[in-house]
Amino acid sequence: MAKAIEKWVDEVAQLTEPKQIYWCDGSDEEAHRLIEKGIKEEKIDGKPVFYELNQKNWPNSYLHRSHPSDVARTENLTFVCHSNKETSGPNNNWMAPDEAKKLLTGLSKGSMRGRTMYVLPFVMGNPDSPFAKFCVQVTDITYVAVSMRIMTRMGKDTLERIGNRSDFIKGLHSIGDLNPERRRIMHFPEENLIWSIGSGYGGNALLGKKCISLRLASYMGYKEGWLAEHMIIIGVEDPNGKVDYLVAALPSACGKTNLAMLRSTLPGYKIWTLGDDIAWLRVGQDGRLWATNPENGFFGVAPGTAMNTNPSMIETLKVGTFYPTLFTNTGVNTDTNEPWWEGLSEDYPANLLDWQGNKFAAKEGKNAAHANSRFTVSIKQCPTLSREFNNPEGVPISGIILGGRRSSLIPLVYESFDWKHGVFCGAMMGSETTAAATSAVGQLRRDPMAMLPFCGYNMGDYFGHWLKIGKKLQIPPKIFFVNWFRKDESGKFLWPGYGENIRVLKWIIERTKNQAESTETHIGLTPSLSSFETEGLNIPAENLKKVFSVDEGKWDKELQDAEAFFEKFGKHMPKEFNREFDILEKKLKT
Ligand code: OXD
Ligand code: MN
Repeated sequence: MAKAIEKWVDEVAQLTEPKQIYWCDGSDEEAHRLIEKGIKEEKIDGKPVFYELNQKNWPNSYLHRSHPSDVARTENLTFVCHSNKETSGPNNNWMAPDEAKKLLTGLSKGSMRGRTMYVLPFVMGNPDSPFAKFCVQVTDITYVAVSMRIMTRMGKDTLERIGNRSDFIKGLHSIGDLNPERRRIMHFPEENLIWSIGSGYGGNALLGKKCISLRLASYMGYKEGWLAEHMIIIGVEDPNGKVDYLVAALPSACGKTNLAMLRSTLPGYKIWTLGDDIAWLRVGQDGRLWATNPENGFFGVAPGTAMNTNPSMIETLKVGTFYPTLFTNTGVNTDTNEPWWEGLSEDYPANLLDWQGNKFAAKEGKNAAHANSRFTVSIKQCPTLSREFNNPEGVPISGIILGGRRSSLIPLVYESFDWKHGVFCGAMMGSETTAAATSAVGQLRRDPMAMLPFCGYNMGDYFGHWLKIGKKLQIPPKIFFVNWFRKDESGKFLWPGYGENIRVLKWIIERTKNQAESTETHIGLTPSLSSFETEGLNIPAENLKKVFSVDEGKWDKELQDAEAFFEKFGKHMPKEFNREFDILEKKLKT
């Protein structure tokens, strides 16, 4: 009798009508064969899927140019289809599952005609961990097949582990005709199914990432008592060799990858990397919070990544020992055939192609690399990879950092008074939008815990779930807020960021051990200047004062905005928030 996985693949093939079906074994030899095919045979819009880059300076690296209409996540075309609309909540687009499937069936009919369907068995998390999720994605483009091999643990073993089981997570992906009008990314949490058609972009097409490890997993966590979060995981080693672990949530394209690989400017401090995008968090038997990263690679933003901002990432990108490294929508220096993006070097190379392969002439307001151009690279190549990365239990977390991109109002760092207050402030969090999604850039929106585009159920219930987790924690991590992006009146950043962020992390770690002083403000606890490491910090004292300031008189609009956002969730909002809101409002009024 055919296995459940074979039956499903067969069903998908009947609908999408591929020329052939190819089961991937996840081997290196196979990845190179697929890349070769993407260079020589396979075309998108008449253009090759891959181009070989300079193999000497960037070993094992290849360039992919996407369709110009397919460069970022499309939140307006992303749906979470619970049978009950309220379960999806106002934070998600919704369609009744039957209606959604009817629409997708129409869009997918014959969508793989003339193409190969690749079957990708993979696992999110360490396969030996009880928390691992076994998955199968099909796709009709080599770019996605190779990217999935980099980003997940993929291969034959997974197929063996799935065996006759039918409870694997299913991902149906086809690039279709790349027409945005026929593009949909739809989630069916009740069936553990993702159906994505019409886009090859990472967040829309590498289904292990946002679709499975955040949207589906967050709902699983809600039902089972754990959290799937848009967070990095890092170990911070102090000069005595003691490592403390932190998780940090920041919205897309707000420097999570740089923070995950920070090179400290403070002597004796070192960051160990465990993840740059997603954390699964559970309450351990010891009453602490434990974190694991379900992914196996980085899908990071290229512009701004350079030796002076993230040297460890540049090293990671140049290892290339056995995993291919993919660049998507960067420019190309045609003299050397190397990838190039804004920030990689101070000057533009003399002969440069832009992200669409056209000759680039430097012009005000025009970039050679797309603002959301990316690299896809194995985490195993990271020189700062933590020894604990593969630990099936994860690492115990001392502090949770939540942050946003705010040019004003929000101080560089503050600590919440307790778990409940931290969850409330996290729910209020706002951030200015970035090029990681197709909507307008630079607009302030509420983005609670940096999860607005990724929470697979009603966010009111999500806040309640965080509060419940807090009640189960005997030793809850402290919750902190950061903002690296505050500007002065002339629009200049007040804080240098990057390696200097270690100063903020040092204060945070010391606070988790009650070893640093703080100053109480209406919104939380900020560093006392005497407790914040400023030795060797080269910024005007006035900037430091401004970047820590709380501006208590200017919070009116923030509160109104948060209130209007909370109202959308009606009775799903936790009652405990009313009290937190009243306390804060009263404090700010006095
Ligand atoms: C990402 C994102 O790609 O958040 O990680 O958009
Ligand atoms: Mn992300």
